[in-house]
Order: sequence, then C-alpha cells, then structure tokens
Amino acid sequence: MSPHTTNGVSINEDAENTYFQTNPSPKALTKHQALALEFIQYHLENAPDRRIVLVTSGGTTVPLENQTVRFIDNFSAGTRGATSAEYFLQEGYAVIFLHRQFSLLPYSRHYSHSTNCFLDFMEESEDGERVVVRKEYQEKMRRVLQQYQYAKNNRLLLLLPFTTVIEYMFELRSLATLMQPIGSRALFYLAAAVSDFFIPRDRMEEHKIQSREGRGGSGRQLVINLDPVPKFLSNLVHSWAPKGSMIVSFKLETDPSLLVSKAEQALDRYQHDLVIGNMLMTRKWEVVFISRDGGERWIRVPKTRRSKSFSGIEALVGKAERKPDSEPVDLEGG
Ligand code: 9Z3
Repeated sequence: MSPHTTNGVSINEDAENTYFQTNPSPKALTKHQALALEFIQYHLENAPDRRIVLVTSGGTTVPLENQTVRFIDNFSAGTRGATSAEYFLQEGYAVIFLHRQFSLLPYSRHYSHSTNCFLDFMEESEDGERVVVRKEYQEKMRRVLQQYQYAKNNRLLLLLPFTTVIEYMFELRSLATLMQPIGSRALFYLAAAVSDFFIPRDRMEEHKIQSREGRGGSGRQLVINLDPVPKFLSNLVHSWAPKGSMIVSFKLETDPSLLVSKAEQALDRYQHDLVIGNMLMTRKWEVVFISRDGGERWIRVPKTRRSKSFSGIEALVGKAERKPDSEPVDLEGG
C-alpha cells in the first residue's frame, strides 16, 4: 500500500507495515494486551463515564545486539510520566502506565533510590521489636500510601513495562487500538523519551559484538548504522487512537531557539491536540503549551517554589504560576 492522506497528513502505511512485519513483537505483548483489555472492560462496565489515560514514560533503548549486551539509551528517568500519572489519578482518571522497565513509578517514585534510599525513611522502634517509619516522614508517607492503596484497590492503575523502542511501538499501537471503545473519554499523554533512530532486526548482530573485529570502520572501530524510526504519531492520531480522543505529545529540545517552532511544526504535522515543549535543562521548571488555537502558553514554577524533590508535573498543574509573558527562568541563579 502507498501513503494516503487524512486531514492533509500523509500516513505512510508502507512504513508502518514494514516496521511491524520486519521487527519482532515483544514477548510480553499478548499478556499486556490481555491485561489492558481486562482493565478497559472493567472501567467501561463499572464506571462508563470514567476517563482513561495512556501515559507513556521513561526512555526507550536501542539494542545493538539481538542477545543484548549493549544498547543506546537516553536520560529520561520517568519523572514526568510517573508524577503526571499521580495527578491524573487524583483527577479521577484510570491510568494505563506504559513505562520503561525499572524507571520511576507513580507513588513509589517518592522513595526512589535515585533521590533517597528508602532505608533512610525507616528506623527500629524503641523496643527494638519492629521497623517503623521515622516520625518526620510519617505524614507524607501516610498520604502517599493512602493514594497508592486507593488506586490499587479500585484498579485504577495498570503498569505495563517496555524496554526497547521496538517494544514501545508495538505496545503503543496495540494499546491505542484496544482503547477504541473508550472513544472521546480516552486521553494519550506521550511523555516517554522515544528514540528517533534504531537498528532494524535484519541488520542487528545476533551475538555480543566483539572488540577485535572491526564493524564497518577501519581497524577496531565500531560504526553503527541506524535507521529512522517511522513517525508513528501520525498513525496514532489518524488510525490507532479512538476518534475524538485527546492526544498530547511532548517535544524535547536542547537549543532554546528551536523549541517553539519545533513544537508548532509537530502540532501542524500531526494535527493532534496539544504539544508540550520542554528543554532538557529546564524541564522541571518550565514548559510551553502549544495548542491548536494558535496559543503559546508558558508555565513556569517560580524560583522560590523549586526544590530538589520538586518533580515536574507541578510545572503543569497545581503549584505552577502562569506567567505567559515572563522571561525564561534563570536556573543558574535559582
Ligand atoms: C518529554 O519531553 C518529557 O517531558 C521528558 C521528561 C522525557 C523530557 P523525565 O522522564 O523527562 O522526567 O526525566 N518527552 C518527549 C520526548 C520525545 O521523545 N519527544 C519526541 C521529540 O521531541 C516527540 S514524541 O521529537
């Protein structure tokens, strides 16, 4: 099949077909599909008005070998996705959390090893009989625990892991398709940091690449030849996702002069609902919303409200201070 056009946007079905036919589907896909189907049906039957959001979170890997020893990764810890998922749950959504395996998760992220070791929150009781949460952490931990248990007991949170960019794409397509019956109550919130390049299966080494054999370069150099990952946002918007659903994507840049134009370009190209732009260095404090009404709206967290434990979504809701015309925040001084 050749590319066709929907709403003026070309959907390359050839690229889609080739990608899904020539790359292996993840081993866990069938199990994930069954879990997602059960989750979606449960909410459709028990709470037909409930909105369901697919939050994607964390970075995708690009393996260099089929029996993978080495892979290309990216910086994303999953802070945005995990934090946002908590806020969606607080707003009454059921959340399908498609995340990079071992990246941050809603609720447990507060006690992640990357910021705090969970053991530092505990101590032995005075009588030495029990292990208890230290007094100064009790209030916050009780709150987090209650929210976590509420989500768990009401089956509001489904955790589905991925590792590679190929797995991510298969999972995204499959979940979006399963979400069809949700219609306009479905939301897609694509915060995962998805690799733009990958090695197709037919060019991937089977075994660990040996350092003594040159690979495409001279001598012992390793030259890696990557293909572009097809632009699946177009397929998601125009084919996989339910009609009338809301689709929010993120645009990440490191050069401030590109952020707004690239975000506008993405919105224009894919015709979805919202692009949230963020810069690598300032992503925890400021984001820009680019929406179809032509708006460019900056949301910034004032310097006085930033803390080391501050984790991202507060930049989007709640604690954020909206200053559309303000100067970019100077993080160095903050
Ligand atoms: C984002 O821009 C996310 O906000 C971050 C969050 C990955 C920066 P952390 O996980 O970071 O809290 O550490 N996600 C989207 C990145 C992305 O891959 N966007 C593509 C692009 O920029 C479009 S889908 O081209």
